[in-house]
Amino acid sequence: MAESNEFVPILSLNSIDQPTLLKRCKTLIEKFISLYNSPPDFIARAPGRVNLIGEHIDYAGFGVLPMAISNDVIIAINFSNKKGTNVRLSNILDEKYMQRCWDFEGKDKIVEIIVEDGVSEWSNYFKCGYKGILRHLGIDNPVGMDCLVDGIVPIGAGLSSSSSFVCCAALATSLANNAILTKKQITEISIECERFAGMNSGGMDQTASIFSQSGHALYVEFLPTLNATPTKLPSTNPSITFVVSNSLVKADKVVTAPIHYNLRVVETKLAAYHLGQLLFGEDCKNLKHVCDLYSKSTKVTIDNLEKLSEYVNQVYDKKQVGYTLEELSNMLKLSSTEIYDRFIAQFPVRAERFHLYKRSKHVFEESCRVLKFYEFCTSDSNINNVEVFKSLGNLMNQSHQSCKELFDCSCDELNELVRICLDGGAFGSRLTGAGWGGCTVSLVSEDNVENFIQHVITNYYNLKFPNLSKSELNDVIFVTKPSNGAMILKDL
Ligand code: NG1
Ligand code: MG
Repeated sequence: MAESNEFVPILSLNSIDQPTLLKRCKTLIEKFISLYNSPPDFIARAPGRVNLIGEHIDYAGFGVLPMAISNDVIIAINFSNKKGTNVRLSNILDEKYMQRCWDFEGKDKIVEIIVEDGVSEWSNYFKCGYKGILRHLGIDNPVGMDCLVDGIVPIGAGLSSSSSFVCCAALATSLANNAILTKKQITEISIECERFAGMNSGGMDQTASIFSQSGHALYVEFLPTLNATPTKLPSTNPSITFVVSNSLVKADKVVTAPIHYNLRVVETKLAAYHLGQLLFGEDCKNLKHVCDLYSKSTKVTIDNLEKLSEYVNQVYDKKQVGYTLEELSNMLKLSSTEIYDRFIAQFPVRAERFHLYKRSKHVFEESCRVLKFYEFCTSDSNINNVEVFKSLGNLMNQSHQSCKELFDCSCDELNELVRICLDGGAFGSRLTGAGWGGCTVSLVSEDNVENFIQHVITNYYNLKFPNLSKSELNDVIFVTKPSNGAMILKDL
């Protein structure tokens, strides 16, 4: 279990033993100096993540199992040479991401939500972290900052490019303003403030970015309070390897949030409220998460989750095509306005019908799979290698199936890629992250990795994207090792 008073490590740049990161930092420093005519004071770094299992259940309050990847966001910052509160934010890809500048506009403006329906602006994620920290610390005279960003987490790929940027900005802003916050504080602030950008997101990505430890997956629980437990994967011979492959369908989740992500959050909350009413009567008014169904009665266990999943079958008609607001109003004994105000109004959402059966079924079954996966990692059962591969692989396959059939968050290309990955010898393969595009993660035996990657290149990339160069292919399909979480680099 992670200590709640742990801090993000502050390391000397030359002490890090990741040659690629070191090289990128040195280039970043050079570019910083030529852009701003003075050296940065420090570099903040936060990685992306791949989620092994537990999709779309973090915002329902259930545990998930991601791990940090080595792709990250690094931001070089200078504040010591600055006068006033002006922020200049540049990106090393300056043609694509143009420089943005702003002045601190006063304390009351900090809470302003950045969300603009249908627009995605690269600096918003930085502003989320920046504003989140200033708001949390009640700062009314922040330091000015010059910032230069280098991000190598693929965008819109389900590898958490957004959260790594938000976490990195939060970390940088807090340090520049002389506030050393714990990992838990930075994480909780980042979770809350990423929502300024328009998605009613859960907390998996930020927790993975801040808390991950090299060589470990991270078991993240949200209730009763945020808790991150570094978790070793079962040791097998040949060892378990995870391969990420990008479908190259880009999902702009902020833009589609009203009909995808935010809608799913609403649907799962509506189902929780409904099931809560049926199980506990009127006193479920304060139920905030699906997971709160448990705090009312019993613990989250595999057994109890299976019972709830059964109960969902009794309550809802499987063929139901979703409920209209009017139908929900009858079911929940709330007026349409009450439903709107309580569940829908907070974030942009557009829907004619709300699916309660499919979403709640997914949430209970997926949560159950996470517990089973975690049990495999933590118990020292003597089952043989092949059994471990098969069991974990099956859970991942079921997870994908459920994302596809019940949660409707897959797409044709992802389904095809998963099929090709399984044909190539993966024991399990599934979409990772929010879905609707982005990456798959596959469980592969180490001795089959090369063949596996070649199989996917031949059957997916060569057919669909024949012009990809060798180095581009290395960026779209790669082995990922559990990497370390966020850090601050000093003594540049
Ligand atoms: P990505 O893949 O980064 O869009 C999103 C949410 C997570 C989680 C997953 C689905 C954000 C910042 N992250 O991840 O909290 O709900 O989807 O499991 O929105
Ligand atoms: Mg994201």
